[in-house]
Amino acid sequence: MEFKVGNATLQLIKSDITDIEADAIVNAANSTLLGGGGVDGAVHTKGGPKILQECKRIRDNEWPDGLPTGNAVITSGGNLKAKYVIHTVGPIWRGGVHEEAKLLRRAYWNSLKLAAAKGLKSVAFPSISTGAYGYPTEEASRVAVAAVKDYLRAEDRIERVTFVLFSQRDFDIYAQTAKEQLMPT
Ligand code: AR6
Repeated sequence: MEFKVGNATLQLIKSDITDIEADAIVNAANSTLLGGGGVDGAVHTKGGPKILQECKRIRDNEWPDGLPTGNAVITSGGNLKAKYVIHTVGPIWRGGVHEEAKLLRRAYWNSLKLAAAKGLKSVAFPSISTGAYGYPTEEASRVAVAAVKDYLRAEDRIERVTFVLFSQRDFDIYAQTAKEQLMPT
């Protein structure tokens, strides 16, 4: 499923993000940057040890206390098809009254900003925060689609953004949200 946003394309697919060929895929990391389960586990397992080495270097040099929620950093793609991995930290859901939406938006925004600064044209996102971090998928999809839409309207260096949804249920939720936010009424 595809939508035009400014000059860019916003695409939704049901797939495994570690199989995606894009300039960058985004990892739903945690602030340690040292791996975990879900997307993070798959990225490091399939991407190989080079990504973890680069993450450790970033920790040592730039973020000794960990990457704050909403920030993003970039490493190579290791053995993945994607050239780069952008690691961002989404918020842990705590009922929705602890700035979760603002922090989730920031995670998408900063990932796209970093990709654009690197001259990358295509970026693929998983559904950040909706696994281990417990963010309800419907609410998260509204924040995610709005953040990407606003970013692509604000600047035109990124040509393609793909949401890679892991389950049919997640795909259907994101598709409904994208229709609501992006189709002319
Ligand atoms: N490709 C695409 N989507 C996936 C994949 C995959 N290979 N694997 C899982 N998902 P999560 P979070 C979906 O838990 O909620 C880690 O331990 C999954 O079904 O990966 O941001 C980190 O180290 C869900 O819809 O990320 C952190 O500690 C979505 O991706 C913590 O989890 C996000 O699930 C981050 O939690």
